[in-house]
Amino acid sequence: MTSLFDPIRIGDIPLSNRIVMAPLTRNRATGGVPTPMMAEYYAQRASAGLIVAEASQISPMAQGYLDTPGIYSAEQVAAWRPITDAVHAAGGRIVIQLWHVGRISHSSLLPDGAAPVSSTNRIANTQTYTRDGFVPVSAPRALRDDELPAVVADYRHAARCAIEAGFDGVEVHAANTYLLEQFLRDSINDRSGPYGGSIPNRARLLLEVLRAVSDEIGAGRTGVRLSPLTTFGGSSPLDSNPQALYGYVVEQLAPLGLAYLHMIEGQTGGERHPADAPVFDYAALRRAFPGAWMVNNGFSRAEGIETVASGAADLVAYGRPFISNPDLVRRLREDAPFNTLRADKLYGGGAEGYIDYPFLPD
Ligand code: 8OZ
Repeated sequence: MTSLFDPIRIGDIPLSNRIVMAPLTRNRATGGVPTPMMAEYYAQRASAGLIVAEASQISPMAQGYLDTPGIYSAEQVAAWRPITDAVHAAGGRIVIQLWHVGRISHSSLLPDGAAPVSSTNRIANTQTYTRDGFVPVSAPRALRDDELPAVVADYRHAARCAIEAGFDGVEVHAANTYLLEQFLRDSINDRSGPYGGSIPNRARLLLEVLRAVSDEIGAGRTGVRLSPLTTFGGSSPLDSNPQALYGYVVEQLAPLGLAYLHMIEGQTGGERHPADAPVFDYAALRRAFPGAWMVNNGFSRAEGIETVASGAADLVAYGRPFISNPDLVRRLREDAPFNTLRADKLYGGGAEGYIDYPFLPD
């Protein structure tokens, strides 16, 4: 029987165990540039089999919240390098999540006060966090089809930057209401032409991005994250047929040879089996995908162990437990108690509630 604590190789990346630190937005990068404190934060958590570093904008137009890091400029690459070095020195592996927020942004965060861009002109019913606190997102501008090659090129460039910064690979963020999901779902994408309408058209941008990133850095260093049933209180309504949409996506991804697929089950940060969600067959998708299968969303210790032992998944990603427990792998192994999460220190601020959570004593 396979154990959560057993090593695994995902694509080109060997991992010492199957426990993954999920990507977690912490808003501690100043002006989009990672800070030295982030090296300590990630190195503290290097006993994870894999760290997926927080969602990082691939271009200035890809940003949607204050003080999230970027991965597109020489300054950002230089600032990420000590972070990846610190994780590697501590024996860990780290990939970075490539992020374009699309319409989940505010003009005050964008170059020259530009409107956010999306698949649609329709505004999302949600808020973002800016210098002025929480504000409604700005009305987006629908990207023209002839602008999409530049978006794909930005993903490619960011993937190259990630490798230059010393990351072991990248995870393309195609979940949680952001740009790629804004193209995928017929509840948001109201385009006509090659990127709207049919499922193959709505999946086109995601597939172009994954082909470009795989071509740039190798499919064995590329993963993808999906959230078929996440609605965030209706701000990102479900597709009319999630099983068909994500079934097509996985079928098209299968031949690319990606390192892994990261599946958020249920409602991100909420119920893994939401009562109001349509029946969804994750196992059918898993059977269609030849790479490593990573699951996420509120797994307990027992559920993580059982999920890997049964073969239902190869890896389990933990989010909030990794914030408050830098030594989460040891705590899972020893069935030790967890530290209490300080929810008021999640987004922004300094060292408090970031790098000061205690380790188990020796
Ligand atoms: C929490 C706050 C801001 C952004 C996601 C990148 O949900 C995020 C995010 C999470 O994927």
